[in-house]
Amino acid sequence: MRGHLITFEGGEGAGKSTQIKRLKVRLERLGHEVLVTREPGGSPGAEAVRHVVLSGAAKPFGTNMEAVLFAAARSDNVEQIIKPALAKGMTVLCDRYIDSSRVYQGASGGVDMVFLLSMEQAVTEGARPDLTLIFDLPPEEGLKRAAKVWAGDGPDRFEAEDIDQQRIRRDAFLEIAELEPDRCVVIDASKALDNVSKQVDAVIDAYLDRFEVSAAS
Ligand code: T5A
Repeated sequence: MRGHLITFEGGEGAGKSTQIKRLKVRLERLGHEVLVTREPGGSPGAEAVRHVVLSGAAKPFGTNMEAVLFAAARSDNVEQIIKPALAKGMTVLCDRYIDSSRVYQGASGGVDMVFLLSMEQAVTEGARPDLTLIFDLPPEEGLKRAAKVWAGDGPDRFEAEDIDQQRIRRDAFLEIAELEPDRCVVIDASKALDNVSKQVDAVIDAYLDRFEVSAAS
């Protein structure tokens, strides 16, 4: 028995966390056991690494170092949280996962893609995403939204980067969606909250229907 691993990706302030909360409630009403996790973070070890990467403390050591730290955090989250939940048949909703490393460290950070993909393979064995929702919106709008939740802390290490970097990331997420259409679906995150929820629900329902048909055959 293996549950579902559904990942949520996109630029800053795209509305992923908000939609994950809504989806969890809906899936539980439908009888799913749901676990929500996030990256970097999720497990106690990975949460410790989260502080190091998002504060910018690792930035002076270069993007390769940051990529390894994200992979280390992922490895702990996968082993401690994601794999045990999948083994129990749970539906895991993960706020950012492998595509964030491909985009932030690879496409915009310049880390060698072969290096990144080999780390990805090593740490996610048995926990590849079944479905990925890519939240797409203009980065200017995403940063405006993200700024609402910064409170007194200001932007983190990645939110503080210039708009050109954020545009590169948007394009890179869309390219992943194009290259992996069986796994990825693009959500128009620029719409109002309820409209985005409707898009998310439609994608999840279609995925679960497909899964039930293939499980029955
Ligand atoms: N990172 C991460 C890497 O570089 N490599 C990696 O491998 C990984 C895993 C994580 C950072 O780390 C980087 C990427 C990130 O920069 P984080 O704090 O976890 O940092 O950052 P985000 O995931 O970007 O979290 P955000 O909170 O910025 O974005 P969300 O979750 O997409 O947005 P959300 O839901 O919190 O919404 C933001 C605001 O917008 C409003 C909400 O109410 C909220 O105020 N909102 C809307 N407003 C209008 N219309 C809508 N449709 C709205 N939806 C939400």
